[in-house]
Amino acid sequence: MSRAATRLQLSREDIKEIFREHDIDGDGRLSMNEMVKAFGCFGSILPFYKAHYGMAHADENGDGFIEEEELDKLVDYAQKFQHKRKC
Ligand SMILES: [Ca+2]
Ligand SMILES: [Ca+2]
Repeated sequence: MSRAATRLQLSREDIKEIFREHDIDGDGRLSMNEMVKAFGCFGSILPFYKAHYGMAHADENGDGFIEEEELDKLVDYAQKFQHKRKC
């Protein structure tokens, strides 16, 4: 049975987990490029656009990265969309 068929909507923890997995360089924070890939993984139609607005919404200290403390705000933003895991 495929995962996509069994889960219609991802929980907050699922979303967080996907963002964590997309910390590709392992520096403990998400760059714009990593966010674009994460939104792509959610099956977003416009991952670059979503990543751009997600960054604007969640990057409280304005350093251009989403740190662990900012991840909750990014999840708040990502939850507005209906997601299915595509990767
Ligand atoms: Ca990173
Ligand atoms: Ca930041």
